[in-house]
Amino acid sequence: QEAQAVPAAQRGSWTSFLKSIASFSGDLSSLTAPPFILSPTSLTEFPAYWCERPDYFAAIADAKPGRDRALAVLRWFISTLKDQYTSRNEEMGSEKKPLNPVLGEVFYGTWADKNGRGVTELLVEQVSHHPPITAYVIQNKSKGLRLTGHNAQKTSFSCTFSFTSDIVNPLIWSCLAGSIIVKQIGHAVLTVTPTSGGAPENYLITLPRLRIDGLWYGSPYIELTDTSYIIGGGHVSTIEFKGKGYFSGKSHSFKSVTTPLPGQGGQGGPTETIVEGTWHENSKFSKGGAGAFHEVHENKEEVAPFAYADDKGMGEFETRKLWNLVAKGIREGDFELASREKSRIENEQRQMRKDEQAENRSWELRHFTHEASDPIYEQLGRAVKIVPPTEDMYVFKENWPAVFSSAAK
Ligand code: CLR
Repeated sequence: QEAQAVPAAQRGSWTSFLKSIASFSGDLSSLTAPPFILSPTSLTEFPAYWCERPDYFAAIADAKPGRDRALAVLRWFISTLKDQYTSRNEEMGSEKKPLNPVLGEVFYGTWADKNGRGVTELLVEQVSHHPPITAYVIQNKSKGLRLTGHNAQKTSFSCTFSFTSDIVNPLIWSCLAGSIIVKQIGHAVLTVTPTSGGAPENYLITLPRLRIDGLWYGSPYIELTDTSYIIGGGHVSTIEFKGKGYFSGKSHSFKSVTTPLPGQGGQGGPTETIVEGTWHENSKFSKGGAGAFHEVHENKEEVAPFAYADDKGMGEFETRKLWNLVAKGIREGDFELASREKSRIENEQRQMRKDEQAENRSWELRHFTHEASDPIYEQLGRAVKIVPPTEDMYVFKENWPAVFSSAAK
């Protein structure tokens, strides 16, 4: 039962790390993890996962309003999950602990115009450090598409396995083979504005729960659980996530049911559309349609970040500039460099907070304003009696920096 993926020299610190998460719940980002599990990427880069299939995103605008569009939104949503939740395993061998963004950290990037689908642009800002909260906007102006949202996480530890071989602290030891449960806090709203004029349409998207397994062996990976909703365009899609052995015996399974909202969008079509499959591979219709529904194709397109070296006025808070040496240290196995640089960044942050306090001012967000409740969430969420009934939101100030070509205009 050795943790094979853990380098021999780091086994002790991996076990202590597991003990600390087993006896802890809340904000995992604050825990110190052994070097082998560190990722050189900050969480501010994660919102880019929403659009690594820009063709599926653009297709939403081309779909007919009503059921067709609700299914196009669902298809795009499902097609983002592989990148969101399995790409670190593919690229780095397992899930890793991302860099914990500092307050005010930004990430700007773009997906080029291809096949006439228009430019898609991404703007991310870390709007809170403690707890970590990331806000973002993704926009394809020529298609009239905009996704805005924010996310935070609440983590807890679940004991799935029990053995009491350790006499000193059986409770803690018996939990080491457990899973981390990550409840995602926050939501996203997709707005489709018809380019021909007409009222914009909103889709509320809620986020699944994560279970991080494989901890004991030092090779964590994510399984999705629970339910996500997509509500809008007169329809509700209820997406249920299950692991191995529920729907199909396969991991990463899901089943989605799309129904028209009472009094809206009925239009003589099928009343219920059911789609089943695996979100990282493909799915097909099992009701209300026939054949393939989605397929995760090979040509994923990573966002092209605006290079900080080009001096585009992003300053010290551009994520890759800020974390440059920490990331270098992690990539090259120079953990002394990584931890020295990380401490430097953290100390600078602490000093900034102290100075603010001393001068009786607070940090001002660059691109967002915080609102206590989100009327779109409340209104659309009512259709599924959403819990909680309201959530806060970050409203984009519409201040696209000059580097953005189309969105700013
Ligand atoms: C962030 C929002 C993205 C989807 C996403 C994917 C992976 C999640 C990440 C979110 C939040 C932070 C996360 C990460 C996986 C592991 C990491 C939960 C939800 C935690 C903090 C690190 C755990 C440490 C072990 C891997 C050792 O849209």
